[in-house]
Amino acid sequence: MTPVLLIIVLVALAVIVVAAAVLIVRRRRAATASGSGASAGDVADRVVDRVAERSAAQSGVTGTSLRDRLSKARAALGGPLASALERASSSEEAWTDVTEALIRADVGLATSSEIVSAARARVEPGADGSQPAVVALKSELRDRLGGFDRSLARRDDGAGPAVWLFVGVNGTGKTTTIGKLAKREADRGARVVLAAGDTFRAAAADQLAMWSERSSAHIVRGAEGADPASVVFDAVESAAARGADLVMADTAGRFHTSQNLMAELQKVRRVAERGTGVVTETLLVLDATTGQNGLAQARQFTEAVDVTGVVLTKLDGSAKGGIVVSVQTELGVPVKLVGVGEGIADLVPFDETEFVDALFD
Ligand SMILES: Nc1nc2c(ncn2[C@@H]2O[C@H](COP(=O)(O)OP(=O)(O)O)[C@@H](O)[C@H]2O)c(=O)[nH]1
Ligand SMILES: [Mg+2]
Repeated sequence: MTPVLLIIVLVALAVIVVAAAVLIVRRRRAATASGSGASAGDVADRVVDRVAERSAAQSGVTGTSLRDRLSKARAALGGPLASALERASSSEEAWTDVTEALIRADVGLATSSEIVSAARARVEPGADGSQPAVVALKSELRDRLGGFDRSLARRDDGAGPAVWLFVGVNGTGKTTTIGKLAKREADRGARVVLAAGDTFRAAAADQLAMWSERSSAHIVRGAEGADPASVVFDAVESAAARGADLVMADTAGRFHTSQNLMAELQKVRRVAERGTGVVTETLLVLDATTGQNGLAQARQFTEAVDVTGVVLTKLDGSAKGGIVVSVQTELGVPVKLVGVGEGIADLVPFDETEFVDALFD
């Protein structure tokens, strides 16, 4: 090859390499440009999501409507009820299916039969279609659930703090409920003191301490294994000293025997009232997913301590919404609050109309 030819070949190669490089760089730039467009879109989406999340969190209860969280109970109870009634409102078989759906949703055998006979009696003879039967069943459920005072009692004498005692077996959601409620009451202007009366494990007090930070409530705790009654007593004293109006007392859900547990709770209650405190609420926390078993446990508590209301937790994860009916019918105690999730805003006041509508609509 002559030197001239070699130079020509080298120059040609160099031109090809430079052209290829320019092409690659251009392609990359174009790709980056369109890529940054997409990621700008992603960022915008994320911002919108976050704003929506934040406004839902700020609106609290609005973001956690009972209906939103009862999808499981609606699918298991409301669905079968409505479809049974749709088939033939007046047929014996349809009403048997309704009874069955109620029992399956933990309403209890006797109560389910009573509800169905009462609902049937509400349907005008000769009424057409499923609508009158659905209306009758909804009204019957609403009436049965209604008629209770669901407010949480405070004191109006100003002579010392009101004490709300939380009782219930382990894992039902006592500590979580106290955390949510402390936030709600603090937001409404109450001065709240938390009593870490579950001294069984140090972790229980740590868990309550975490919630106290989130609600800016003062917490009083004792050492692991300390006397729960004395922790609650100290919390009442501390509340009185700082002019707080409300003490929420956590308790352990287990003891060596259930007899011991009940005796312990009775003692906590007595000691809570030894100073200026008055126990105005004893709230039994019940896990809705435990169904009829939970109800048997609940009876022990209602017999031992004067339970003024039930907090039914984990209704978001339960297909057995019927437990609400059993609790009130069989224990004679109103469901005052419902837990519908693990977040701080996931506690809603119970309302029978909203509940029945949420099951069906
Ligand atoms: N899905 C759901 N989980 C809950 C609810 N309430 C409590 N939990 C969870 O249940 C578990 C036990 O709660 P905890 O408050 O420690 O129960 P405690 O032993 O009675 O104090 C925790 O994992 C909570 O986050 C609720 O309403 N819904
Ligand atoms: Mg606890």
